[in-house]
Amino acid sequence: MSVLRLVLGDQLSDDLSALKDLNPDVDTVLMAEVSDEATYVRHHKQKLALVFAAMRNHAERLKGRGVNVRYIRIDDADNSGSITGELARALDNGAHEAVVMTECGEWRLAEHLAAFAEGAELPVEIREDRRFISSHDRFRRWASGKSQLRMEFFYREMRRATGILMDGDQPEGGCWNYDAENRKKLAKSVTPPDRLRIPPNPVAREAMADVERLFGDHFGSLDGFGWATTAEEAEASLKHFLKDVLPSFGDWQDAMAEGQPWMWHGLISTSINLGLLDPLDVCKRAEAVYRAGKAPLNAVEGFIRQILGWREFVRGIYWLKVPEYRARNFLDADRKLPWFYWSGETDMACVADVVKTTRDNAYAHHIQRLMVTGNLALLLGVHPDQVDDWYMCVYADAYEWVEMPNTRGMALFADGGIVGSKPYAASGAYIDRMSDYCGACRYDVKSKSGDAACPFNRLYWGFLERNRGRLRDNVRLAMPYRTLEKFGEAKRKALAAEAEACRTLLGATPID
Ligand code: FAD
Ligand code: DLZ
Ligand code: SF4
Repeated sequence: MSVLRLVLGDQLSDDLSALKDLNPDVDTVLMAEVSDEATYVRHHKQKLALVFAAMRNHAERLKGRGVNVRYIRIDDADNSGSITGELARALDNGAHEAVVMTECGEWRLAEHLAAFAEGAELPVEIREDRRFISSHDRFRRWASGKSQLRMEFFYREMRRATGILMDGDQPEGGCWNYDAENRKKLAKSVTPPDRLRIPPNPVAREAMADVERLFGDHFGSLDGFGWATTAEEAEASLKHFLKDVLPSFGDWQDAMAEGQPWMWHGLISTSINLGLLDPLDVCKRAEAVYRAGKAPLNAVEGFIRQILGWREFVRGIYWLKVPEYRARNFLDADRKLPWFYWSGETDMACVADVVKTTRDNAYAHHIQRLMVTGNLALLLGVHPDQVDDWYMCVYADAYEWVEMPNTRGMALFADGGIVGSKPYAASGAYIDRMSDYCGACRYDVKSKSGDAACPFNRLYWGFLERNRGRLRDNVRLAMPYRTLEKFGEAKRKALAAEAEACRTLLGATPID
């Protein structure tokens, strides 16, 4: 029986479930670059080049193994523009008797594929994506009956289930989480290590040229492209990280520094999300570095928790709550995203630096995403749709299943507390503590009101006041709300007016 096997752009793994029983003599693998996927959000140019290059390289890899690949390029004359259109075209000649695919990562496309399967005249099998450490089933079982879903407890279950960083049935070193050791501000005498960036291979260079030609008006620059587009390049990147960078990952995990985009981060989310690296393998190899005495426990535990804990947790939440999750707006945020999120033209030194690295590298590290651009959007009350759209557009690792719980949940608290127990709202003092941004900023991080004051300070209390009815009973916000109460009504009104003036000044005006 001849089977048509669909491989999507982020399904570039050798052990993909759709390819499990592939018969190279009769089966065909379909891979298609399509405008629907390239434009459902206006992805950063580096993301488009990354996905196309990685798809093209993977198709060659499969062909090299004797697999028959039907590869449709974005500019092929008869390209229908959609994955389902390409499935229909591939089936047109009646040569195949069944279709097999691996479930798709995003609800949007999964719905189209489910409709295609429903209407198809031949059997269509949609298999589970086994490239995650937890199955949907395991997550649902864990979540079932719980009034609150907390990453920390899910993470412990995953540690027990995989045996990673376990000492019998106890956590290695006696604690599950060493975060308290991972909040150091970068000392002036410490410089982040030189990082291995991958020079674009010929296939990547061609994809970059195609993207510039066809999507030249999308956000971002291609100049700094340095992402792995093959499994071998991803492996080189990972090896470099594990050896030269991981030992200090923990110490500076939350630190930020002007002009230092990479710090001690892994730079591997693009590769894991595409399927070029396997998340469980990455965790095991990080553990092996610790077991060999080459990295401390706080670094290795912190790194593993991001993958075994956060990555699996947000994926679980997404599929548990979608599609309803996509419309959540617990704080009734209703403002426009300020234009400087795109242009970078702002006097806020922290925001300008994060937008610059985002534009130049399609990357910003977690604390920059959460505590600078995310925190500002939260304090300004920007509508979650506009913030989600921005995060989907600007990062090379963006896929809705991971982007949305992080943005709508963790950064904006728009889910009302599913991903996190409280909003990560913070004044300028947090950014000042964790970075060197404030020294060179035109705003004064010590000042709380007036045009010269740090906007994060001007917005912070007004945010709490605006959301008093929704957040006052959150036990984790008891302290700031007690302080707010003590201020008295006149001061609260003044703080609300201060924040409102700042929202207008920064361009976070009501959506028309
Ligand atoms: P490291 O800091 O080295 O972490 C190692 C790995 O852990 C990452 O590669 C990633 O696979 C995983 N990881 C770390 N934090 C998270 C997290 N919170 N959720 C899921 N996985 C995590 N990550 C994406 O992959 N795609 C996104 O679209 C995305 N959008 C985000 C939006 C916001 C508002 C925030 C706050 C975070 C977002 N993240 C997203 C999570 C995180 O910021 C990135 O995974 C990380 O910055 C990638 O860089 P790295 O590989 O250097 O990560
Ligand atoms: C992200 C992306 C892009 C930009 N382009 C394509 C494409 O042309 N063809 C394809 O098969 N996949 C692409 N992808 C990845 C899909 O958007 C991704 O598979 C779904 O969003 C599910 O995560
Ligand atoms: Fe950012 Fe405020 Fe510091 Fe300026 S003063 S860098 S706006 S936190």
